[in-house]
Amino acid sequence: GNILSPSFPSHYGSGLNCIWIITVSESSYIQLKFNAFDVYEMDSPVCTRDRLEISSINPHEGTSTTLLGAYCNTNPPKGPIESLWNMLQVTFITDTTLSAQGFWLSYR
Ligand SMILES: [Ca+2]
Repeated sequence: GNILSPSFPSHYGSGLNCIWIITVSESSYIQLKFNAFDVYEMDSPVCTRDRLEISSINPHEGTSTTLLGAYCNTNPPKGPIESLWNMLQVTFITDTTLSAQGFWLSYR
């Protein structure tokens, strides 16, 4: 499947708090990769303005999540991301200032 930021390939909006949850069959894992990535963060290496978070959800422990990474600017994860269990959460948070094109990721 694919997940695109709102309005992609146009710029995303301000004040977003989007959550996508990917679930595959039990005992399967999810692999996720980025086809496009531009999330506005000026020069800060820490993603405090706009950021994309990827967390693995442990379905055996309620809502227990493990943050796999937080990404911004034009620096997506280097290689594909793999889930620890069969559920993955993608969270996209934006502030009220400038935006960019956003992201397009694929998972399987
Ligand atoms: Ca912003």
